[in-house]
Amino acid sequence: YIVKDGISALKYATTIVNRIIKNKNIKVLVVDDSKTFLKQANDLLEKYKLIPLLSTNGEEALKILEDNNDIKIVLTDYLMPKMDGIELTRKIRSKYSKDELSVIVTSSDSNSRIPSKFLKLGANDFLKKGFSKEEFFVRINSNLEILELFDDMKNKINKDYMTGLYNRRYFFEIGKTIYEKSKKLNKIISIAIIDIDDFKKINDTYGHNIGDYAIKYVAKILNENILSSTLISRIGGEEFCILFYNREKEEIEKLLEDIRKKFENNLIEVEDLKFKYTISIGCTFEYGKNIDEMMQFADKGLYDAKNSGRNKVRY
Ligand code: GH3
Ligand code: MG
Ligand code: MG
Ligand code: MG
Repeated sequence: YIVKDGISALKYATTIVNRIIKNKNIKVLVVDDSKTFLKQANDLLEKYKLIPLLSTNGEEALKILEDNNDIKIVLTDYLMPKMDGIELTRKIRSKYSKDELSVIVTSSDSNSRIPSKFLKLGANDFLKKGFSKEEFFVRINSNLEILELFDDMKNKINKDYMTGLYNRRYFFEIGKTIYEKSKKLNKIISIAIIDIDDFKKINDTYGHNIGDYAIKYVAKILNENILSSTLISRIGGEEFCILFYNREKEEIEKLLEDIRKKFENNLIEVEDLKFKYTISIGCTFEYGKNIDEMMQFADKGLYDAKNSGRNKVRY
């Protein structure tokens, strides 16, 4: 790379190093009927520590996309036999949005209408073949940066700042999607609501910071004990909700009981303070009901748990 001064060189190197450190497993799918081009792209991507996946046609490319849910960029040729870049871009956009997967089109065709045609179809970028190594890298880099910005933004919108768990809005939004999927695929879903017992006392006795710590500690225990693919959310102050998908009743019962016991038995140590608190859980297995209905059933369970002395799991 030719840079004109030390500062540019440093900036450039920092960008590359940051990318390498931050994103170890970024996959880029290259689709081109020219083996020579595939080889060139492969070598360039490897140089930047990105993971190249290669395909010579659109149909195969779609299959690869289905099998790998962590591809960030598709770099596709325009003219290819069987399925050309236009059709591929169209098919990709019917399934993946612009903010989750970047499509960069490459072509040596000098028809000036081609780039706009692709951009209208939902391609993110266009790269005229014969590009320099630097242009290649800069384009890949800027597309990755935009995807990262989207990710950051989505995290800010969907997650609870204090615990890092999904927030209430996201829980109900995604909950609906999961419910629809469960109906379509004939899978069961269950909901559990978790509420800290006598939380006001914790705040009153030890102060708001320790109260916050107690909330964060619940998030930690839930994250540690529940599969990462399960939707866990902080739906209110000291109230959490779990949406189980396709999990057996017995398995969930055991899990919730284990989690309840963890609080009953754990002495929490923070700074010079040692304290203990318990949680109550309401859960429902009313299969076939929608999310709002299930929430009501789980809430009844929670109400029972509170009324029968707290530190209980009720259904
Ligand atoms: P119960 O066993 O019936 O659930 O009793 P509780 O004291 O936990 O009752 P309640 O659910 O009404 O108490 C919730 C309290 O949580 C009230 C509110 O001041 C406090 N709270 C809500 N959000 C936060 C927060 O982010 N941090 C802290 N420290 N307190 C919070
Ligand atoms: Mg071609
Ligand atoms: Mg409470
Ligand atoms: Mg509460």
